[in-house]
Amino acid sequence: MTEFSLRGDQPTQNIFSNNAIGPAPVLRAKQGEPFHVRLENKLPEATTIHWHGLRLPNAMDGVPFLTQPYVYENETFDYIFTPPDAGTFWYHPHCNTLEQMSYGLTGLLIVDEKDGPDFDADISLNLRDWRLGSDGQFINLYKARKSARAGTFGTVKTANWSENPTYEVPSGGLIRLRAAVTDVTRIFKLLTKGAKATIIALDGYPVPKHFDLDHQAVGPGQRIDLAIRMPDEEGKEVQLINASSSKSWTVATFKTKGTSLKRDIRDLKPLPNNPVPIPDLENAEYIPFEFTATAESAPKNGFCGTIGFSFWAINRKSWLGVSPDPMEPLADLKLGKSYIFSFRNRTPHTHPIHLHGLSFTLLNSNKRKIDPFITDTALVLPDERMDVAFVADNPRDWLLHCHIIEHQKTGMSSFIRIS
Ligand SMILES: [Cu+2]
Repeated sequence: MTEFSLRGDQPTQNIFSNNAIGPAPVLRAKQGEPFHVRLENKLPEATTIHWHGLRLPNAMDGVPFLTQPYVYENETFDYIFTPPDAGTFWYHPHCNTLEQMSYGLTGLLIVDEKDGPDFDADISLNLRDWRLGSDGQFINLYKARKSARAGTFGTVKTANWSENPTYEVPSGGLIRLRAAVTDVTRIFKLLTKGAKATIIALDGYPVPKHFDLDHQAVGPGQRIDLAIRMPDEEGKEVQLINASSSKSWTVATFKTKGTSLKRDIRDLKPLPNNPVPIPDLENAEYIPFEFTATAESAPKNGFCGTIGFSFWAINRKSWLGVSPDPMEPLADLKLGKSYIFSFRNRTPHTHPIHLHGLSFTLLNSNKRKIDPFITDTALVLPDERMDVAFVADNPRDWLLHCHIIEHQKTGMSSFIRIS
């Protein structure tokens, strides 16, 4: 536990961090090379680390009971895996998730390409809110009536634990900007002012074709990689803006420094594709998942931070969280076989639906035109149906849940089994 000034000079007490002091570190791994992190739990409660978006062995996935035991106070756990894919990923606990993430436990993991494009700066942004009162101290993390809707929003909006931080970057340079929405609730709509930004990757995966950033929705759990050609003159500012609510605000500012590097964005070579297996759509099995509201009362049993309400369900089942005695998997998959999951949102809210341990190709939507791309988190709009396909090549149990954590914790969570 630590303290840090998130709003003004008043340090916020009882922040959780993956660092002894200050924000969680940006971890860096190399594609195809072993990566090792030791979790030393100095918190007064049990925790784990889930590596969001990584295709890794099940025992490293960080879901208590389902993939590993709790890591209790003063215990350690070694996470060792070799990331097959490069890109922008992130990490967070998967127990008592609403509290532990809200108190600070969210950080970025960057897996560097073996042979990536040449940028003059590489900046990562951890985008998240904090629920703080005017005295800078934590207030109630959620309101139940909001959990039953879009979720409870934070009061202080930060990038890398600062309100609108400024970064100096080379004039006329090409910068890579990576943003991860690690917030428990907020869906961003991002744009830039002062220079054009090109989307080069979504959720860690290179997009099939670069396109301009223009109100791109990035929900909890999702990531975006941008290439920006900075202005030539020194002292010019480029702003990353969020326009998801009626009042837009600046997320972060980039200011040019030095004489122009005179880079040309057309010289940027594309990111190499990740080696995700291609599903056999002809022979894939089709499985629908319906996301609905429900109105059952739920006991607050304390396991993994259940919050005592049941507002949501997947295929009419409401699962409040992992426990030593989990329910049956929502689907049994055969190892090596191809599947199409049809995500059907029967609610008036948007849900970022995340699957652990596997990446899927977003094939189509009944509401918008989609150029198929690979992701691990599908942002499913109200009344939208999205079909996603993948090869079930990673054995054991994997969570499938909404990444608006109040939705996850009040029923919109489940798991699938691959064997
Ligand atoms: Cu949701």
